[in-house]
Amino acid sequence: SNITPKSYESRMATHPSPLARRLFKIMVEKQTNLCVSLDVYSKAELLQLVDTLGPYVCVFKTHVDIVDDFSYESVVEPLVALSKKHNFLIFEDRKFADIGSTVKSQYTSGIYKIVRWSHITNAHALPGPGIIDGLYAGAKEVTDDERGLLLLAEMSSKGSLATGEYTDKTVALARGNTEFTFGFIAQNRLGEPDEDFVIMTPGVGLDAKSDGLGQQYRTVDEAVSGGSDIVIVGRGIIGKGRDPIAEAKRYRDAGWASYLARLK
Ligand code: 5FU
Repeated sequence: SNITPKSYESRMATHPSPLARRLFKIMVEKQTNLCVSLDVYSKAELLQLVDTLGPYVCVFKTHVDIVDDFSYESVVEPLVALSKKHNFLIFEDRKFADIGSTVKSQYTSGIYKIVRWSHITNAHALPGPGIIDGLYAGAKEVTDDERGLLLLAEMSSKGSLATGEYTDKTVALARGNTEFTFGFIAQNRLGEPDEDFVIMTPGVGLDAKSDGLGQQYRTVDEAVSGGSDIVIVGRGIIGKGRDPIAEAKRYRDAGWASYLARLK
């Protein structure tokens, strides 16, 4: 396969996306390629997990639309403050999937106003290039801060339709704007050897193999040795009965060890 041997440090200097350069800098400084996925219903639990696990992650991934007691002031504002305290990026896993004009509104408006606070978001390639143009226009209009987009090139779930030609065409779409579209949600390294797409990989777990609803888990080492740059872990760290700090350390250590092994 097509695995980049380059270090995060060297990619930090050369990546076409300012947001990706900022992300690599955090990864190098904190020595972590772990993203924790915070799929919780209460804002108190969300913010408490962010404050305790902050030291171990480069990114927290959110689904803010599942928080029952969400308000902008009581969730987003403290989350942004914690991102400065612990030096991590925020990734709202919104999975946009509409025409450019609509996703621009969904990105900038409503109660979530995602573009204002989420450094990273993602989109399906299904609608074609207008989805990237719409999100990019929204980012430019609202903020001077760096923003980045990941396209969903592959999914972790059983029977996913995002394979083969769909995946290849998604990679081709990303090439249209690599300053903004800095990488993929994917299970494997994608792109040519001379390209640098950041690969963020969900469906990672060291204990379970599946969740009964189509999720499929691979180990940290399977993901990173296959070209993943950042592993995304949810229930493996914050699931029922787990010790989140102990698990975060375990996944961070495993992710960094696999990354160092890949460099050799
Ligand atoms: F794009 C994807 C994908 O292909 N698989 C996923 O699991 C996104 N996800 C998200 O990662 C999903 O929405 C959850 O938020 C998270 C995985 O959580 P888990 O608890 O580690 O299974």
